[in-house]
Amino acid sequence: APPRPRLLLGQRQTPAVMARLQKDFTLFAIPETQMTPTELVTAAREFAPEAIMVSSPLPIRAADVAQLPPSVRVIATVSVGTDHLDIPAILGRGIALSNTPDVLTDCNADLALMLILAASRRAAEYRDLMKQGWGRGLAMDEMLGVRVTGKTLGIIGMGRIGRAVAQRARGFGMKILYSNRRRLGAEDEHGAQYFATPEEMLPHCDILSLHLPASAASDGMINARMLALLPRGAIFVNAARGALVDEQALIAALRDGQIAAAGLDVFRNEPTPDRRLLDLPNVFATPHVGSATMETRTDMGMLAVDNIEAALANRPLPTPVTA
Ligand code: 8YV
Repeated sequence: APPRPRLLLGQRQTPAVMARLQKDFTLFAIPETQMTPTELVTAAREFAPEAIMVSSPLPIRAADVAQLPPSVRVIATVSVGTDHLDIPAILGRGIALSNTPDVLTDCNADLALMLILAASRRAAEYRDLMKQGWGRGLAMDEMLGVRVTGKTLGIIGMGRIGRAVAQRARGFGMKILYSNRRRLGAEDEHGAQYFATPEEMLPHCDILSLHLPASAASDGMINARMLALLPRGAIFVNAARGALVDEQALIAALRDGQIAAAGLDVFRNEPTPDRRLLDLPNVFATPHVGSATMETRTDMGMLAVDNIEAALANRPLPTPVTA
């Protein structure tokens, strides 16, 4: 039998993915959780793998790429987002690169709806109260949430995930607005109203949800000026990337009631987000788990391995990342 290709794993994967990897590849040490960038580069230099499998947010920057041994032919990220990778540096070294679009769309959209509902209906505060044993009857006007039915949801970034969020939100009776680099065709809009810029859309949004990638252009786009454009008491949801948000401005808006509540799955500083954000009673927070179901994480891992096998066999990649 030909020698099994050497694969360096940055994070442990689901059991089904691990079983496939252990059968078809020679693995370096299997990380308990997630390697640091330094550990990844050190392991790569020691082990000289043909393939590297990572997930966001484990970064591979230009300086890391420069240190990789020449054995590396493919890097597969188990994520749709690629902001943790220096794409020109990787491709510039002739290393093939893939991500995992599509397979996580539904679960990420489900999580966005969970955040919308949890923020609107004060899930964090109710959970805290129940953990304390509840204890006394609530007045009819006490701890009230916001009705989502009939409300207007604004989506920034109407790609695969944004469209899946719109589809679900329509089922909850919400009206959909969106801003995107380009307008969708009528068959994909399903009646959603297009705005050429977020600035024009924000004054009309009861709920705002972000579904665009992090990039130099989108960094901090949700700042004090943008939050002030929302109607007072709006709900804000982010299951995309923390870097899209100026968190100081968001904290201020949540404190003074400009934003009534936020549902946040992503943060600037993961895995140690700004405590002032987490401590706010009107923040419902989750630890970057948009794709975190057994089914989806297995689909993502399998797609990453499909890409690695294709690259090592000199076949076209199923889901390549290109420049
Ligand atoms: C993470 C994600 O990769 O796909 C993405 O871009 O952010 C997620 O799916 C996953 O949660 C591992 O951190």
